Amino acid sequence: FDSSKVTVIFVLGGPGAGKGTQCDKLVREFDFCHLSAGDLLRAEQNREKSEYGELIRTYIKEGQIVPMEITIKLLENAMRAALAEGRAGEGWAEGKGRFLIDGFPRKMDQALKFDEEVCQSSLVLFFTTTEEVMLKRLLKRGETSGREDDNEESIKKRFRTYKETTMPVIEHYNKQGKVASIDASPSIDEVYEKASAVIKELFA
Ligand code: UP5
Ligand code: MG
Repeated sequence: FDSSKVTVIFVLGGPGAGKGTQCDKLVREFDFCHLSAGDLLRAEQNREKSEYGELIRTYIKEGQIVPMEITIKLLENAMRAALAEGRAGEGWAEGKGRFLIDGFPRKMDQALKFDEEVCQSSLVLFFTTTEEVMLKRLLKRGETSGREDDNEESIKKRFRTYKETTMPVIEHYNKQGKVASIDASPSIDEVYEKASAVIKELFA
């Protein structure tokens, strides 16, 4: 696809900060296609003929970042499909598209490769809160989510990867002046008020 016609917003923040929740709300108000890298990886893991199923399962359980080639390919395919099927927001018929890419990039190699080979993001929405808040949310969700990484042991590993591997990515985009930080500690609606204001401003 023509990357110059595509608008990409990266949505980052620690595990359980509320990225998915806020993206779900944003796509209801704004014309975006929401793609979660984690959801795409989980779908690939469960696809019967996938050659990566076991590998993905191990990485996710250990809170490690799956080799970037796999994730970038899944994202590119999903973007292409959304554009072809008219699920990429306003202007898709002219080959334009708007994407909220949730939980990606979370390692410097992914960030550089996506910027160079897929497209440049316009903005990074960064949801930030304490580990205490995130742990509480994830353990609660773990009661019903069925996610193999929603247990205390995996969560601790995810926090560690987030601090060591993903924070440098946020720093990298911060230096480019692309990061909008939002305190993700208050209620879902209060956080959404701030998030939607940022998006409105971007398209104003
Ligand atoms: N909740 C949300 N907001 C709330 C609020 N304001 N107040 C009270 N409760 C709130 O929310 C989590 C829970 O909190 C929910 O129950 C929600 O109702 C509640 P959610 O919106 O799901 O948070 P989110 O930030 O999306 O948390 P998630 O667990 O999805 O974050 P992760 O970043 O850990 O998970 P992801 O799916 O992105 O990645 C999983 C794994 O995939 C990674 O650990 C990694 O192994 C792998 N991965 C890669 O290898 N490469 C990638 O590029 C991406 C992922
Ligand atoms: Mg999520």
